[in-house]
Amino acid sequence: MIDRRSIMKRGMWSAIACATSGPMRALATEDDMATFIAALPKAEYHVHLEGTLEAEMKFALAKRNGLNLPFADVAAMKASYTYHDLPSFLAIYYDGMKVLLKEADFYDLTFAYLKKAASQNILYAEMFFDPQEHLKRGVPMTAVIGGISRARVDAEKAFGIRSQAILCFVRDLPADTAMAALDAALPMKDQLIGVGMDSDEKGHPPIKFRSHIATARANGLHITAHCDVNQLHTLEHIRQAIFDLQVDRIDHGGNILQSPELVESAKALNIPFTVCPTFSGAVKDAEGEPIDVVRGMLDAGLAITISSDDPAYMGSEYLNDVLVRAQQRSRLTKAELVLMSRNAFNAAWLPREQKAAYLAKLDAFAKSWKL
Ligand code: ES4
Ligand code: ZN
Repeated sequence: MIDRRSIMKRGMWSAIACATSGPMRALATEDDMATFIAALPKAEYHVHLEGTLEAEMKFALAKRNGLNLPFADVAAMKASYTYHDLPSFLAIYYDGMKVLLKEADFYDLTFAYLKKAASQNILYAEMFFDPQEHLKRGVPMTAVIGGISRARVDAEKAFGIRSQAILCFVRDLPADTAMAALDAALPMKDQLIGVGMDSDEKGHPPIKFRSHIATARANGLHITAHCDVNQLHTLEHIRQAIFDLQVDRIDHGGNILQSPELVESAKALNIPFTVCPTFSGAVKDAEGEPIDVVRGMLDAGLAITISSDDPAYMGSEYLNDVLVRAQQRSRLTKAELVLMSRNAFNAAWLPREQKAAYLAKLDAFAKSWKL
């Protein structure tokens, strides 16, 4: 006999799928997977707040701040989001964030992301922001961190989503501006959970920030570092991040698959990787053949989690959409999706008992799907 409650939980299509074949079956299975992904308790650790600045909000903030934008409308702005590599992406991303000037702008940006994230069953998020870019425009650090923090508090009250903030060093700006940003932020360090480094890494290896990292660590902050895929000297950058900076986490890092030694080190040290398949789909193996990063890292036994990176610039695909696509491209099973959520909650920069509460929710979810 069919259990009605379990059909409703899994979506009607999954029950029908068992009795059908061909295209209908494929459709049913996809629908079941989307239902599963939407309901999966999730955490997100690789999302740049400025990369969640949707075109609609950009126009609204420009109007509020008396700025003119060189686009006729939202469609024209979105049509300009064409890039072919990291630098061409970053040029669009940095230009877009110029509308962020006031505490209220950072509040609105953060609140909108957290609202969206909560609607996708993200229970907990750790979000990047790039203060050097804002300080350059004369925005005080108190406005940046103050707006983000106020939104975090309000979003938790309104939607139950918990979040923390990670200050990123913009690695292609001078090292002293990164130190100035850290110095300006440290009086508000209780509103931060960690520091990271992002932006263009060509010629800007992790050890450029050795003293910044030491200061951050001495102030109780966690450490992460972008190692974007297919960058110059990427394996050396991953090595520096792991051994010289002793990071707690790596953002992207897919090229590690080209170094069995680094893979073994990352596994031995249990370093989590925040993989963003939208931006870092494939790396090349020793023969020059493409390897799917998500599939390759999972199969190598690395602790990967999946994130959305800069959704406003990546087709407005937030985490559920990213996971649906990744599931199809990397042939992810439901058990693997649960595993990546488990990796995520395990990697949370939270006290042990709070992590355990999230993991218990995930376990209950997995059990309800008989996993
Ligand atoms: C970024 Cl995808 C990516 N890589 C490096 N830095 C970034 N900042 C925003 N998105
Ligand atoms: Zn990133």
